[in-house]
Amino acid sequence: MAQWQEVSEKSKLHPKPVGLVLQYGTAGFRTNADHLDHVMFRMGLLATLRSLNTKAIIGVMVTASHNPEEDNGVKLIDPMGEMLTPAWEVYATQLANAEQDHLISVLKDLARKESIDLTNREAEVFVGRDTRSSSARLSDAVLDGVTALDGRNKDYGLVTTPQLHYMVCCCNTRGGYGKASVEGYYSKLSQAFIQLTKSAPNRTDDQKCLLVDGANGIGALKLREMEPYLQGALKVSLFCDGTGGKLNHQCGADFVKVQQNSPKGIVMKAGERCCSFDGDADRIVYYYSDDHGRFHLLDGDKIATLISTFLKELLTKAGLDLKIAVVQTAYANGSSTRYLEDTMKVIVRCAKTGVKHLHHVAQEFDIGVYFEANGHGTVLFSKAAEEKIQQLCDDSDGERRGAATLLKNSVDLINQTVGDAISDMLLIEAILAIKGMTVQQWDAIYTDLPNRQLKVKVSDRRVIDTKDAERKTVSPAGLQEAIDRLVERHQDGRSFVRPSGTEDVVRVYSEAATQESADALGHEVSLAVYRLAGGVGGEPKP
Ligand code: G16
Repeated sequence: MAQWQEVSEKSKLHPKPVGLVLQYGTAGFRTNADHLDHVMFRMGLLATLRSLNTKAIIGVMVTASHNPEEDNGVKLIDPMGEMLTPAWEVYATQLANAEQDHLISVLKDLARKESIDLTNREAEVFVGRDTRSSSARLSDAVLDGVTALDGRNKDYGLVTTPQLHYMVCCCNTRGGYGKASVEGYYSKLSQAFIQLTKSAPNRTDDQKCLLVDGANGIGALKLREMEPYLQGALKVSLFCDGTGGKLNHQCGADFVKVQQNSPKGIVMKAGERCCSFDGDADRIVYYYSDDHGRFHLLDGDKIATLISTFLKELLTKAGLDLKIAVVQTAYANGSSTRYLEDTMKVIVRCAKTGVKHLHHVAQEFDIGVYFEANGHGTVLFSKAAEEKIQQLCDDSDGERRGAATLLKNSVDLINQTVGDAISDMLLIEAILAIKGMTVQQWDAIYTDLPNRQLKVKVSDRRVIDTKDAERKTVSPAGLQEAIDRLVERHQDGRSFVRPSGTEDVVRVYSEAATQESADALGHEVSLAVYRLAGGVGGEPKP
């Protein structure tokens, strides 16, 4: 076929370094940008085949999200705006790692297995990218892959990851989810936010103010673009807006969560609400500094608690019997899980790290609130739940109608395709306004157990295998027993380890009754990982 000839010729312009092997990680491929040109070209090919396979538009986002500026990566978006289905992750890995001479046979094999009609010319792929210096040339490589297989493309250029997810969903639902443009996104979310905050008419200017750390990335750019649409309903002071600092360097959601400290250089007044986005604006964490200058973090667990409390209260007022659940990962603070289960009496589920896993579990409920502790998450409403809410808006009156309308506006504000820092931020701001709550009152809902997150370098992180939603290790031999022994020595101790799917490290999480104890446990477990899982670069220091 002439097509294969074209692919073969073009692939020579995007050669694979011989012997380089990459794994499809937590959110796609991610490594140093210099090693990714061939992967991008091939993901353009893959997305085109996936588009033919699903008869729908597929998205390809060039970003390495929270990773440093010199890395890059790719996230693939399925028809409804969700992440690429796991079955195709296997094809993606095979394609990315095929040596040059085998590329065509791997593609043919994939097309045969999935019964893809290659004479069809209806494939369409949406492409977007973050602000990294390598992203423009890498997104050109994706576009090359799409055209090599005669696919159509639409290049959205600089967009946040959740914006591209939104575009894909809008087009595949023929506008049912909204208008597939950045203006459509800004209008939809802003209108919903303005409607919601009308229920809190007495907000002072101070209460409308929010300090936002844009991680020196795409989120800053897009939030600035969106501001006029908000018509003063939120007053954003943007810092780390990309004009001075480096992407994700000493700022951004990952830095703030892991360091449990504010971004470098930010000046916060006591009690002032602040939040940080990550490098592609799909995560958010909140924080503030108290009267004694002490830093307080409100992470994904606190966000999930705030949102689920709000929704549950509205369901009660509206008299709607819908099943609501919160989905977390092993990183969820023990206090949050206890609060949700024992005080709020909501169903709590634990999934493996990676929003694709949480998303899937959340879909089992009428309303599924899912958040990773790192601030990555959203809320999913089943079709039936949305219909019941709409019906109540139309047919009821008084308090029930009021509650149903707030629920309806929340549905419109939430980006249900994936975690979205901008949409989450607006929802949190609206909830705080409606409930008349300060950030301190939100923080006081429950007290986090002190915790620590560490990284350990090993020669091959794949030696670590886990089970039970990553809460236990099954290999290497002896590691889980060592962790169990260490945990026993600390009051309220809990710890687990897992290989990162975005960085070349093993992650260690620990929590305990005091910060000293959580730190000590984290260090002890790091040493066990280093000794039993092939640590490199010197033993971890306390
Ligand atoms: C990605 C995933 C998240 C995950 C994070 C860290 O986030 O989308 O679900 O929590 O990586 O994953 P790991 O611990 O495997 O490195 P992002 O914001 O970097 O795309």
